[in-house]
Amino acid sequence: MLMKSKPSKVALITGVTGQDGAYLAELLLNKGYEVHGIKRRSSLFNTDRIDHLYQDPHEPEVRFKLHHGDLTDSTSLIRIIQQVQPDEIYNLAAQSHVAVSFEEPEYTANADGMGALRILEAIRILGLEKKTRFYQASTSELYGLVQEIPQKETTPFYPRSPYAVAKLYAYWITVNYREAYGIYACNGILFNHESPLRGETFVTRKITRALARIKLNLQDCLYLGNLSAKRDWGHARDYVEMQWLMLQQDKPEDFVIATGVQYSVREFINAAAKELQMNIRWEGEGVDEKGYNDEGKCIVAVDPRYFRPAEVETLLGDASKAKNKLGWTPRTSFEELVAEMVREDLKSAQRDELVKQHGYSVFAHHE
Ligand code: NDP
Ligand code: GDR
Repeated sequence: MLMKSKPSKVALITGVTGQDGAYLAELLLNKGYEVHGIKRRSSLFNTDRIDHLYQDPHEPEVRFKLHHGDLTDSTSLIRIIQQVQPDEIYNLAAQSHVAVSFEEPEYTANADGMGALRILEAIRILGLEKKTRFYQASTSELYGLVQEIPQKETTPFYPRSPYAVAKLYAYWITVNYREAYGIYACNGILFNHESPLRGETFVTRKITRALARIKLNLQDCLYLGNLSAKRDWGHARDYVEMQWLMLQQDKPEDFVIATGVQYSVREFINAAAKELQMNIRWEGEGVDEKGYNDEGKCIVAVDPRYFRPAEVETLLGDASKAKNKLGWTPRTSFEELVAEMVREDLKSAQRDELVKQHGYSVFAHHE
């Protein structure tokens, strides 16, 4: 239920059309905020994840408003921030795909690194240093080639991709503007978090979507890269609550958010298959590793195309600081996360199956 009284606060979310943006916008609206989001111009609609939050701008008391802007365009950012006068800015926008950052390193640096600087400068230019609080979406990818297990706020960084190097700049410019100008600015160093809203080319969603389609004979095989990589996977819905809490403290600080448990990509596949009552028998090693179903059909195979020029093999977070100071405990277990993702992807595969049965083509994107 959206409140109709005077908004308690005004928030601006960059990346509102993304996974976290959608969950955070909903959370803040439910808290009575007026929420503004920045979306990019796109040739196709890109608001699927937030369409349920849409409010007709012709209605009185609209609490959710979208603005066209881009992290690579200072003028749009300054104009929007001037107009909105936000109490809180959540900088979630990014070219967030690690593998793609090797293909588009300059753009990734511009959006993910310089983008944070542009917002912080806009806060200064507009004289909002005392009013506007700033959240930077930092990442466990900063730890890259890990220097300590598990990783916490004091663990040294060793980024392993253009994405992570860009995020390193954003991390430090956030710390620097906090120290130099007294801006309430903090970094959430969030470990991987997933959901049914996760982009289809990240490994978890790629797995749940493909296995659901394989189950319904809409797809033959799932091709993946490094099956041995280990990640600390949580649920995005839980993590956005911590983004909000970080901006509600007496003083700005940086926090690791993680579950403290890690699984390999292979283990994620097994968990998703179990949810679908599918068995996977593994054979081979490295690039020759394959997963077979009960009928002996190969349904998972390694394609070196998905290997990264430099890989992050293992990540495991220690969120003790967030636990002590923010009261953080993950609400969703790994099994619940996998089950929810599988359930939603099975529903959309069933819709595609119906479409196919009625003689229409179903196109699957494989990436
Ligand atoms: P998504 O990829 O789902 O969403 C990214 C958002 O940024 C989308 O709304 C996208 O728009 C927008 N965007 C991309 N480039 C630009 C640009 N140049 N200008 C304006 N908007 C842009 O990411 P998540 O929601 O998963 O992650 C949110 C943030 O948290 C990102 O910064 C990510 O790097 C970081 N992060 C994510 C983690 C995770 O596990 N999910 C973990 C740690 C950090 P469009 O919809 O048009 O593509
Ligand atoms: P990550 O997430 O790189 O951790 O970044 P992703 O799901 O892309 O990869 C996780 C691990 O799985 C391995 N992998 C594959 N990955 C993809 N995408 N596709 C494959 O086919 C595949 N096969 C194996 C990867 O090599 C990797 O080791 C995510 C993003 O959300 C970042 O924005 C965020 O900062 C970090 O999580 C924390």
